[in-house]
Amino acid sequence: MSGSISPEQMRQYLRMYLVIGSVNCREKPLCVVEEALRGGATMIQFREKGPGALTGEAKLALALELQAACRRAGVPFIVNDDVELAARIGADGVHVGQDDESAAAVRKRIGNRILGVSAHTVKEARTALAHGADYIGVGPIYPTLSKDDARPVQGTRMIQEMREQGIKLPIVGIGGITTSRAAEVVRAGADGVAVISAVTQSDNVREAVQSFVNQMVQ
Ligand code: 3NM
Repeated sequence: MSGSISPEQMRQYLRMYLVIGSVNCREKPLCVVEEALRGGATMIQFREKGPGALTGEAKLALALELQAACRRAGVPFIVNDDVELAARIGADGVHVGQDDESAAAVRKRIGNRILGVSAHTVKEARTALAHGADYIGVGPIYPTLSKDDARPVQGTRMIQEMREQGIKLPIVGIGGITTSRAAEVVRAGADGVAVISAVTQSDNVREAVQSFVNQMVQ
């Protein structure tokens, strides 16, 4: 039911997963993405959401620009929520939340491309698997300022519980993850970390990403 990507490959892509939109950036998003790729980011998610987010042609243009940078680096480019946009530009995948279009419907629309689903409980994780998810995002692990409608903070407990309950899907932790907290998230059972502000708000994006990557080496 899942796409054609192997779980092993998926786990590698999840190691340092940068989530980014124009509202998260202190400088040009393209510069931030290019620096993050130089630092070793393993996957990029375009999440153009929140007050002041681009729409229409401007959103499309930015998506194309960031996608081109990812292609040059050989790193998958995932679109958050907007399946239409993902299909139009031929993105490598889509990430959907529980409140977005149903994962099963998205899987049908995107064929073998990567499908990520946010899951907050063991039940949601099992449903995501049944609907063809290639990975799940679990969060918020720590308090976050980057998502207005974030659920209550869960710590690393939910990731641990999912693993204890036999969830084998690749998992990425998200929400308030900093370099000093990344190792704890992986110890709990995550394959990697998804990060916005600890990278986009950093004075040195490349070094911030490198430092996450170094945390992932075990
Ligand atoms: N999703 P930061 S938390 C996009 O809990 C997103 O599903 C979350 O940003 C979830 O690294 C979050 O700045 C924001 O905390 C992550």
